[in-house]
Amino acid sequence: MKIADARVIVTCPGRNFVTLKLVTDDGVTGVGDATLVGREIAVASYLTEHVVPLLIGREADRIEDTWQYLYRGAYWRRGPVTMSAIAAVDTALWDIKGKVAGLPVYQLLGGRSRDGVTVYGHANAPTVDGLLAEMAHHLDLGYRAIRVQCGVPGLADTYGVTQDGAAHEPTGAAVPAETVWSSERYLTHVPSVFAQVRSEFGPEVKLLHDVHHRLTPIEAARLGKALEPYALTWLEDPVPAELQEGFRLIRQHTTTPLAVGEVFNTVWDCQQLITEQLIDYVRATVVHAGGITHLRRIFDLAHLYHVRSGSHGTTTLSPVCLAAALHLDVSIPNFGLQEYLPHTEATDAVFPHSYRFADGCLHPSEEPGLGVDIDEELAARHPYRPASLPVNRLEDCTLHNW
Ligand code: GCO
Ligand code: MG
Repeated sequence: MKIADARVIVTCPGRNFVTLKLVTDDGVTGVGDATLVGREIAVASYLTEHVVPLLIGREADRIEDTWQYLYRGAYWRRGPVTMSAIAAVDTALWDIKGKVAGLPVYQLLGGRSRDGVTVYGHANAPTVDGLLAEMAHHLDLGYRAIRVQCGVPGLADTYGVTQDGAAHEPTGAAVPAETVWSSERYLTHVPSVFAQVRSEFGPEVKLLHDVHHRLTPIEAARLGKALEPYALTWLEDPVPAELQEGFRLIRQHTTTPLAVGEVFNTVWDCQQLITEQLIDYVRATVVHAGGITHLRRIFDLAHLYHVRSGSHGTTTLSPVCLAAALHLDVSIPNFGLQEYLPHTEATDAVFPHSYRFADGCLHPSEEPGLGVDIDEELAARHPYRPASLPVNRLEDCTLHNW
């Protein structure tokens, strides 16, 4: 069974997605997500120019060998563009292997370790009153884990907060929008938000918060300490993670659990964080971390060090990525949580899938393979539109992290 065709499909049913579709010489198809938000065309052309010509004629059942061929063969290792391209090939090959075997991919990964995949949704609002209403709404929908983001007095807007409570995933203009940030204002406000949320909703609901890389280690330590009475499930990306040893300082000061890694591409980005037990959850996901093959390697290392999975799962990733993530989530021993924001109807129409949400959990497809596809005709009706993520400045105009 050889790979006979490989198509790179870029579509924008509201936001941009890049998908690789492989077809074998006996007509079996497989799909992989290659979406790198804000840099979509870089991955699309990496695939089209450098990868597709190498795939035609290769054995479709050699997943590991193909992974190593693309990783070592490029000479230039790692990085989000390379790893997203490799991920797309890897995911599509797992899809094909499942279809050929007549089994959902989670069965090929060892079968179920749990009944369903517990997910967390996003509650957000500019004011605390609005946030409490959003919390109640998410609990009504069945979520048992909720990420809490609230506006900060004195800041016009902030990461994770929309005016109408909609999930915050900016599609962005071609030229990045600019926002203004103050860590001082933020640090003063956030603990009082969690105090009100806990007193309103009690101890049972799992609460999470995303700092989105904006603090220094000592500021993050202070925030973690201040949030301890509210028993967060995790505090996410308190600082940028290039300096892995910087997490030692945060760890020395707080027992608030830490989740890091939606921007990680390989195990080397989190090796120290994991082996020194500096984090509690690793947020890497299928599309940006080299596909099912490499992400499973990251989770296996994490398992040895009591670190659990908490895969990134916003609508910036396509339903193909989410479908693949669910097969891993349901099978690994050290699953923690899966992020989940429902895609729009237009996106769901382009990517028909059979995973489903019930009682705060997502359930992977029982169909052979991943249980997700791309409607290429419909995809062609939504052409690519350039869009960037925002940038962020301090009040004195210094460029900061968004
Ligand atoms: C999250 C993330 C997202 C990213 C976005 C850009 O935890 O959900 O931080 O909001 O910013 O997906 O890729
Ligand atoms: Mg995040």
